[in-house]
Amino acid sequence: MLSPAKLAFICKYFPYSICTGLQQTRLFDSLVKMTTEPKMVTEKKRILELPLEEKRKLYRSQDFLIVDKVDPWCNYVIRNKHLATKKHTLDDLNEFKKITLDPELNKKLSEKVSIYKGDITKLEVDAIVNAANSLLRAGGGVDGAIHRAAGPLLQQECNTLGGCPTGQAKVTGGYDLPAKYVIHTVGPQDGSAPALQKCYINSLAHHKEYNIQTIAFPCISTGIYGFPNRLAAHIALQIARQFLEKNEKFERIIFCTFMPIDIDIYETLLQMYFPVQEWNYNDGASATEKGE
Ligand code: AR6
Repeated sequence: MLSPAKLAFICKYFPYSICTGLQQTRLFDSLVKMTTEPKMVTEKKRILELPLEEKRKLYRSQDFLIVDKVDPWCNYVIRNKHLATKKHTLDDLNEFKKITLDPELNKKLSEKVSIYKGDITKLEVDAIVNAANSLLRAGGGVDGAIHRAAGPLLQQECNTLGGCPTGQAKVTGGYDLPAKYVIHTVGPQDGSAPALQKCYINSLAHHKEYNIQTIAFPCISTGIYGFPNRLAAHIALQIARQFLEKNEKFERIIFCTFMPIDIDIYETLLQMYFPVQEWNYNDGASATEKGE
């Protein structure tokens, strides 16, 4: 596309009548784009191209967190001795057995996941995932928080996407958020495990196209949509483990826990799916039926 300055120059010094057919078409296309391209499109491109220091000036809150400041799971385990008291249940064990882990990768992968307690909008990652609704209209919960922190252009871009069916995921810019992109996924409202699996799979599937190496997930569907927290965490961790085993260069998946119940669940289950040391799963399960 011609820049506005070039276009102004052409219009002034290069009468339209003497343009070749191709030039006329290009000139016309550029004029149409300039008059119809919404501010959101130009703003999205501009923000994505800004140097990091400039982009940081846009953040609505300056208490953002860079990935290097979020402990990888292997360090979190060392810092939090109380984790040893958290035991998985027999139900956890049965759910865990649904996937096969490559134990050779345990150590490496424990450096690539994190648990983060707090507001997902503070994370300066390549992408944060939004637990959206199928109309992609700003709602409550994490969706509301993300829209407030990103600013009104996020809703404008969402309006161009034609909604999003349950289990699918669509990408927008992050606008005033520390995250470059927002991946909007729509969790199930009926407790469907396969639909929730798809949310995680389809969100991660965008990583190649958008060059996403760091991503943060909220606990999709477990708030207003009422999905059981523990099963939701198993699903998130199963998909994450399988994804990281296949994508060894991916840098970090952050599980953003907001409610105390999710902190407890993730601290327990991460020990199963991303073990830092060798341990006997059956020991934990036999210690307690309820994980208490
Ligand atoms: N950062 C991280 N997690 C958060 C935040 C935050 N700022 N705020 C809430 N959570 P929910 P859903 C947690 O209800 O169940 C919206 O109206 C929250 O504690 O946000 O998928 C949409 O428009 C919970 O653990 O998402 C949809 O209509 C988790 O995020 C509907 O809610 C998900 O809770 C989607 O419901």
